[in-house]
Amino acid sequence: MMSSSPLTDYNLAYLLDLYDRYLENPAAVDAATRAFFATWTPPGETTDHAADDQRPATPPISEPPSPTTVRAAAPRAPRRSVVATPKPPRARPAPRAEAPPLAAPAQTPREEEAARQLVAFVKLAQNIRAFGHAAADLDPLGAPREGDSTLSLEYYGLTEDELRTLDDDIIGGPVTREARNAREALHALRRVYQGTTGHEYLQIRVQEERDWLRDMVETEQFCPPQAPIHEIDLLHRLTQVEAFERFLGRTFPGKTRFSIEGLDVMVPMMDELIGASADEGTRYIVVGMAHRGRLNILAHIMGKSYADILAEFQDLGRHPHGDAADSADEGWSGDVKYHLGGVYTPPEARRRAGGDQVEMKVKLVPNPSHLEFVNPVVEGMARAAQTRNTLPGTPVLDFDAALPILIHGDAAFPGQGIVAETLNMYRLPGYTTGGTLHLIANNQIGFTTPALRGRSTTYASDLAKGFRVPIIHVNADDPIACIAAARLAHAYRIKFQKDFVIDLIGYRRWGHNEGDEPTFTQPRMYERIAQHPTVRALWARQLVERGVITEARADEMLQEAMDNLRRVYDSVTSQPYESSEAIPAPRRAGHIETAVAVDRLARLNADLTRLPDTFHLNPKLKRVMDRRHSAFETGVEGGIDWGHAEALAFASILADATPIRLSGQDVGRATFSQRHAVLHDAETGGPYVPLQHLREARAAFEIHDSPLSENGVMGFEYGYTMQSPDTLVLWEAQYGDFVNGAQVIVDQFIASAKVKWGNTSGLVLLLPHGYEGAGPEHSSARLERFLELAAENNLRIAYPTTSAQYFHLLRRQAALLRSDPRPLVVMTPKSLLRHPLAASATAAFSQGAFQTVIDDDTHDRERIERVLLCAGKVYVDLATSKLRADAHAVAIVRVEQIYPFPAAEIRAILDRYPNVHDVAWVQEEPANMGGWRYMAPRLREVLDGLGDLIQRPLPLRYIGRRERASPAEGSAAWHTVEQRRIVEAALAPLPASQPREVQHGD
Ligand SMILES: Cc1ncc(C[n+]2csc(CCOP(=O)(O)OP(=O)(O)O)c2C)c(N)n1
Ligand SMILES: [Mg+2]
Repeated sequence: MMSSSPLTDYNLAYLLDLYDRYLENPAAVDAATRAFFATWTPPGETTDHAADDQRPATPPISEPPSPTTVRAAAPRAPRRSVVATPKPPRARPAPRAEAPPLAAPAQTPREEEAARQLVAFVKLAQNIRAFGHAAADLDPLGAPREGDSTLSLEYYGLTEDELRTLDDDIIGGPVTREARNAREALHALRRVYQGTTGHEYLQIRVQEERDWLRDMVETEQFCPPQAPIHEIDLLHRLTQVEAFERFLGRTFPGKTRFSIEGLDVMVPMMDELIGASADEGTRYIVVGMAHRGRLNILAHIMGKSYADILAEFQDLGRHPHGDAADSADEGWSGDVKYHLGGVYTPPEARRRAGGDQVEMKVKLVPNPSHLEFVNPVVEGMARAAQTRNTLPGTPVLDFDAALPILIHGDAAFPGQGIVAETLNMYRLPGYTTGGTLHLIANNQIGFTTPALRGRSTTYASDLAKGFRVPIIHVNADDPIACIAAARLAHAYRIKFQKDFVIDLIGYRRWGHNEGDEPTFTQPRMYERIAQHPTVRALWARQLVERGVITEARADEMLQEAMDNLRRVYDSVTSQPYESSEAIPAPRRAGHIETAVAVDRLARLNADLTRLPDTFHLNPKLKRVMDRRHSAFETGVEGGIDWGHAEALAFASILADATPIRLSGQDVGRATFSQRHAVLHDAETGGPYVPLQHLREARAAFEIHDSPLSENGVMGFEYGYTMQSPDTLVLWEAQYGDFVNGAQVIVDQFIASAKVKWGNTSGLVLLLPHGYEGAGPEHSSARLERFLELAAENNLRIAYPTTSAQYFHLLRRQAALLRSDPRPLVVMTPKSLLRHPLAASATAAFSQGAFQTVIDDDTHDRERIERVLLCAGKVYVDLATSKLRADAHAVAIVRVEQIYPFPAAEIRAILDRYPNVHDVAWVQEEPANMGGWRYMAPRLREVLDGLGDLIQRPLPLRYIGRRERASPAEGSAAWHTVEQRRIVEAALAPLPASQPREVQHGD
């Protein structure tokens, strides 16, 4: 019997406990159990997989460091008393001398039958705990339940009468405390696990968590009467929610509002989460959600006034920032109303926080239509709110400071990969936020696609199971069960600092939007929905039936809410309306000082290369450190290389009191082994981060090797910058080629969030770029894509050629974080990281600033007839070519900042060459990529406006690869040929005839 369907660890553990008791004293268990154990052979000691799951918040010493001090996951008292009594640790006592031998005398048939029933009951109970959700009443529309045959008595050949005679103790858990026999325990189990809530928590590998969840669930700890709910208040709330949608529906028929109806209970659930957070002293809640129900949440959770919303429906809001078509920078093109966010300070939060007077804020993050992409942004924001990084060393984390809440769609959650990328970060030291509460707004449809065609899993939430996140499925027509689910989720997050998923199952009352006809594709479903009463009506009916309220009063409540909306609407339409939302006024940067005094650089440099006496440096790194060590005293041969310049930039930025966070794949060492910001003790593997031990630092430094994700991690870092604008946050791609994995984050947030939502960000993207024969996917960071997105001063895009330029660029970005924050996109080198031409002398760090354009250093300007304009690595190819020495008439000018386009600087440089008659843009990328298409019209404009000395018209030539579908050749040999051709074309003797304009593809 046992072997055909083995017990899970969970019930086995209980059985073993009981077995121990039996071994100690057979009389301690009842006769049937005694008979059962007499013939039972316990399996080997069970493995508790807790170790697998109890990963430290900070990694073990051999792992990369966690520069953050993660608060220990100290168990906290739940908000209400917990019934669970911890079981003593399982230790197998030696059988006493008087204990019966294991091979007991043969059983009577009656004893055998009793033992069979007992085991069957254990299995049944176990299956109800594990699969009860399959038979639970989860669908408001009453679709047939999937069920599970192992949940029925018949499957085990059991009857209710037999259960009456069985002791229930053997199944353990709180249900047995109230029950007098197995039958009562079974009924209690069915009520809890097969009611309007379905529980999935056995995927969790930490027994303490499973036990806690079992105890919370089975004691119904978060349900009335133990945890009361104000029933009339709840009706009020549901009435507001419904009236809002009804009013909008009637007043603006067919206008898109993405009604919440069918999932109305989300609003009281959010109330509950905010209230519970206030009780815990959480100071900040960051919410991410899509379109569905967003207006309702804005109105009722975010405190956005009905007046504002109604005015938006009439497009009455005045443009907050002048003319939308104004082409001046800092424009404001705005967004549709169901993408907008807001910040709200709930008044009751302050009251609830009592003596502490914690001011709580709830922020709804604006998001694009791209479903789920706001998730990592919310996580990054929450992480930033939980981080204190104003003191040197490692930042300090406080998970209680902020709570992330993500509301998902049932089609989007399993369908969009960004969900998995975000979940994957939830327990990583550099990215955890101490638990996110997920709510799947499950209306059982995605646009016109039902679950059957939208996912391969049973539940919308199944993905989370693999991450061992507990899941509750709950029927959205049972508001009490929904509120209890929200309470349990919050309590679990507080206690275990991990994620929790609520799969809220409701329906969508209208089409995908209100102008959409759902019966075209779901005629049967919508027939049912049309007949189905609203949750407010159902709840009102319950209260009327129980005599809590009269039907007349319930109807009156609805009428009052509608009348209120009508009054507001009339006042909005009769008065000119000014939106209460404002976007920040533009701020301009002044002159930025980025040079650092030599003595200061020397001190910082000394600290960067100073290691603890006990630290065993990898012998191969010793040379690197030695080289860096004496750079400012004795000078360094070949100059300061890229990695060293970056370390100096970081050190000096920290000394200026700006915290730094750097994340990306393998950034501790860096892809090309140039950074070594994290050193590992050669004997212990233990990490040491010199930037966290600078004597002059006045802010914290953190660096995290990220998971293998672009979209997720870049979104996270973008969110971090939104929340912590004073921190210099950098994301580095493994190779720049992989940045297009995060194209949605780049397009929808980095490039456009400011003009859509007024969000600013100083995020830095470090993108290794350059043609080195490594093939189509290790060459290009798609400079052209960023240039295509560049407008209204939304970005800074640079392709610096020297380490000092990189140093000044980073320092300038840090200095502008407050006054003029914009994302900075940097094409960074690969083979040039250690190239002498890319290394700068020490003086270049203590003098000067970032140069947007670098002129040729020729002294004989009169001689120059051709000017080559280029950016980045191709400059080094040109400058180091054998042909360069003889190309006396050629000047090479580097455009180091590509956007904003430094027109004046380029013009000034060209003006210095009076005899130029040939200008070319040189690039190694194909003509349809790189800078060419962006540069061509801009350079032509510059050439047209040149001073009188220069012969006109000055044509502009293109020298580079022809148009290509793929960024680079797959063959290194072919690459070499192409590079040579480009350099030769650029440095070739001037053609005798007048130069012609070369078209794309030449
Ligand atoms: C990334 C992305 N792909 C496609 C769409 C188009 N789209 C908008 S809503 C929707 C259905 C979403 O279904 P679900 O996640 O269940 O949310 P619901 O609308 O049902 O609340 C789709 C496909 C989108 N907005 N984003
Ligand atoms: Mg849906």
